[in-house]
Amino acid sequence: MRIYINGRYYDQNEAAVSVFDHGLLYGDGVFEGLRIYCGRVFRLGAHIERLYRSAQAILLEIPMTPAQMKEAVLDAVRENGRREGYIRLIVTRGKGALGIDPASCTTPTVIIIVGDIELYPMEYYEQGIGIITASTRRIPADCFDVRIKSLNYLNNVLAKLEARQAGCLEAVMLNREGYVAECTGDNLFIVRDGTLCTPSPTHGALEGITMQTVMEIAACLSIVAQAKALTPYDLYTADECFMTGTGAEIMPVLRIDGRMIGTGRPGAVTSRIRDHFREMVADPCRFDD
Ligand code: PXG
Repeated sequence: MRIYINGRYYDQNEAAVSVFDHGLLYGDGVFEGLRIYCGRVFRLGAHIERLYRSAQAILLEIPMTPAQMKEAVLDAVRENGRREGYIRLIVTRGKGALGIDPASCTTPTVIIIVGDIELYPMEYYEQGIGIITASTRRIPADCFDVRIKSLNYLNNVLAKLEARQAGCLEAVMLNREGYVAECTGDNLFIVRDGTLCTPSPTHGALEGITMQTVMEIAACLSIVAQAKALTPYDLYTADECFMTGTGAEIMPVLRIDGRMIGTGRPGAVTSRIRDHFREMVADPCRFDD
């Protein structure tokens, strides 16, 4: 595995950043997770745009243009000779003094890791997964805007630990008002009477690229889709429920807090969307990069 750090490649064992990097000291930085399918990067343009918006929001000036960043990502994929895989793109505030003030950080650290993604086993896509509602609430947008994909994931990590302790792989996070926001690393959708509903950033959801892809697929399949405030009751009584994310793709959710969702089998709408998504990623002409 060859890892890109600030324009140079390092072997896996040699790739390292300073202990004075503010990405490590304060979680001061932003990141993206992307997928390679059939030798092409899925929705590269959308990921790069989100990265630059996150950086802009935290006043982090990335020392290369979005076009150069795109090229760097593609180059890292070529360097690693990957046709399938996962890319972690990280930009930190860089090396600085021991103090929160980013003023001492002169050069951001840009890291590109091209590796494997730990996919959920196939049987989960057929049987669906069970999730719980975490007691850890999503950080309110007036404290920290959820659209910033920052290196501060402890809020989500705490909810993920709750999921693990309950024997689940994911957890639903509610916002301060008690509405559903999203899962710890995935967006959440329900289907009710044939209509797709998902919480918006106003409710605490990240603007997921897979979520946006699902919205496009829904339009293509003439399925009505809307951003909507959802409560746990809406989840428990939904006809279908699924999660979306770069890693998970489209994962049916069949149990929430012990309640069976719908028939207890992946639903028709979920399956149609998942099939369409799988066709899309098998055909690089439709990648929109
Ligand atoms: N919500 C949150 C909080 C996320 O971090 C998503 C939704 C889904 O977004 P995309 O754009 O991927 O459809 C994410 C995705 C990983 C990993 O290792 C992925 C995420 C975060 C942390 C780890 O796959 N993000």
